Amino acid sequence: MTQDLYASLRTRPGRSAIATVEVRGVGAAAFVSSCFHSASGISASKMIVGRVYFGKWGSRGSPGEELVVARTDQAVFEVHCHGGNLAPSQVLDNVIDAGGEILATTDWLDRTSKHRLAAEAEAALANAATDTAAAHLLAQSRGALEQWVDQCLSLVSTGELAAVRQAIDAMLARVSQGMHLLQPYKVVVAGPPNVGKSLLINRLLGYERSIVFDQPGTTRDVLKTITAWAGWLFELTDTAGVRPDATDPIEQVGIDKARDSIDRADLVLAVADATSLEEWWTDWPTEHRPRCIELWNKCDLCHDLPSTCQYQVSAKTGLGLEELVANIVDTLAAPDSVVVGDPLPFLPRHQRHLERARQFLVANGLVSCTHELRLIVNGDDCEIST
Ligand SMILES: Nc1nc2c(ncn2[C@@H]2O[C@H](COP(=O)(O)OP(=O)(O)O)[C@@H](O)[C@H]2O)c(=O)[nH]1
Ligand SMILES: [Mg+2]
Repeated sequence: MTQDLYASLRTRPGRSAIATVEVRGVGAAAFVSSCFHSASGISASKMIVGRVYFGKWGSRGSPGEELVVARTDQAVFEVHCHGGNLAPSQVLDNVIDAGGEILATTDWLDRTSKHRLAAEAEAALANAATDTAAAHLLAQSRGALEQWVDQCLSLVSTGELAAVRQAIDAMLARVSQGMHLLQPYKVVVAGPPNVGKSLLINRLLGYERSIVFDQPGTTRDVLKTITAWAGWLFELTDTAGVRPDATDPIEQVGIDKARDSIDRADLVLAVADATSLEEWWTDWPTEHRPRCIELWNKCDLCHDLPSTCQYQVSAKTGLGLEELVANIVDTLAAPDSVVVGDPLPFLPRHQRHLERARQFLVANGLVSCTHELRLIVNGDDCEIST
């Protein structure tokens, strides 16, 4: 193998506008020089760190593909080429021809990241589905959560334990937002047959995902679709209408699945028909009552509803739906309570270490508390320091 040359595809494989291959190692500058011919004529070894260069990529006299190379560190180059498989494969093949090594994402992160938290943030960043999630995860990959851990550790070392507890409590309050950078909030639309659940979902999504029909029992399975509002992900679930007189066994299975989805929902949109005013949700035993927004649908058909019917919408005309989306976003994601740059725990293991750190702190186990805080950054390989 050529002296220390390795590369990895840093964007997801498959169709995309651009793809990025990162090339690293002592041999990286010589390798990039041999394949990349910048329009300005500058060779890779003379490129300035932080600058971007346009040119052609081709080896052994081939005319080459137009692309952009950025030098991000002395021995680190990013090759930004056309998306898809062909262009990045060409670059990776050239690395192999030059005696270099191609690493899969996990091996790449193991080798190049400062510590486990940085590797996790980078991996999560590559999977971010919205700009907001990407911005928050980028902040974590640049050290937001790591710096927060450092601050807590120094507070522990100076004995400011009340401040540590306050900081951990504040961080635990953000766990839900952090976890939902990668996972959608689960919103389940529930209610009796024919109240307009499927039409409501279609209106909220902006296209016809569910079949809408004026016969009870049309939606038999649970149908899930992921959408993004205000930069956060939501999984909308359409359910079979729950009715006690369902005799068809297939419909009954749908009803059981609906109940199951409701139990696991972060938020239920409980839909009732404004033309019949049946408050079916009053049958929900209070101990099993999920977090829910009660909606009166079909308000285009009726006027002067009692003021107790707070949430009046029409899936047909769109009345009240913009406010409904804003309410769902506020209720679940509380987007105003975090700003980009804030530390956010984004994996279950971060939450576990935070909870344990808090327990140890309360029990005055400061060594173990420190250990748990360090584990957030370093993962399980960290030694307990006394
Ligand atoms: N006028 C009116 N009709 C609606 C509204 N929402 C749904 N519908 C109608 O009610 C019927 C049942 O709708 P659907 O979405 O299939 O109900 P689901 O069984 O609860 O999923 C269909 O004929 C819809 O067109 C609404 O807001 N206004
Ligand atoms: Mg339906």
